[in-house]
Amino acid sequence: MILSDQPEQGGSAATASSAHPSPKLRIALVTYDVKEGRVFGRYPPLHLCVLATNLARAGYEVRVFDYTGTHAGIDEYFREIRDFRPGMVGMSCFTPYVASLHRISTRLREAVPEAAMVIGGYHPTVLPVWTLDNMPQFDYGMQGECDHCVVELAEMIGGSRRMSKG
Ligand code: B12
Repeated sequence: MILSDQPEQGGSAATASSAHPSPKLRIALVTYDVKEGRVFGRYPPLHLCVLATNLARAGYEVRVFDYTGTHAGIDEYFREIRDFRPGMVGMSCFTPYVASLHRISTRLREAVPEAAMVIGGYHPTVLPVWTLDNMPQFDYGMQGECDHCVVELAEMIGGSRRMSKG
């Protein structure tokens, strides 16, 4: 399912059936190292921080797991995410990093099989159908800016909001 703050991009808009946040849903926003094991640079993941701020304001327990800033091995990183027991996992995708994201998110899917996996960012914005067709480990794709619709998606996954086509 493709969702967006801008329904004219081809996404769905959310309509509330009952709007109350589900604070029990824990949300992990996850970066990945494009060299899988080596730190390539330390850019604060501002996109995920924007999303985390709005989700936290809506009452969710949300944590940003930033692999680019640690020297933890991938297994330890996955264990930390699993121990958090997320009901929703969000990852971002730049086009040059599709292959790395695909490999890592496939393994992450196995580590947290019960979580709803969400992909957002530039690649799914440009190629939404390709993204979900080729990366079936993701349950939802988000297009464009998601400052607000990410909260609506969390409400839907948490069961307090029903989605309908806008
Ligand atoms: C600033 C910037 C950088 C900075 C990043 C600084 C930082 N701390 O993050 C620097 C200079 C480091 C950088 C590096 C690169 N960049 Co750059 N960068 C930008 C720029 C100018 C703005 C991005 C930004 O910060 N926007 C503000 C944040 C808040 O918004 P956002 O990232 O769009 O996130 C929103 C949505 O995308 C969405 N979203 C994003 N992720 C997710 C995840 C989920 C789960 C959900 C639900 C939603 C969601 O919701 C967010 C909030 O609304 C854009 C061009 C532009 N004008 O957009 C290029 C741009 C994003 N960069 C691009 C590229 C290619 C790169 C590099 C890969 C270049 C390279 N070859 O090394 C690297 C990648 C570095 C990395 N972190 O992996 C491309 C991406 C194109 C593509 N199709 O992937 C862009 C679009 C430029 C372009 N026109 O080509 N970049």
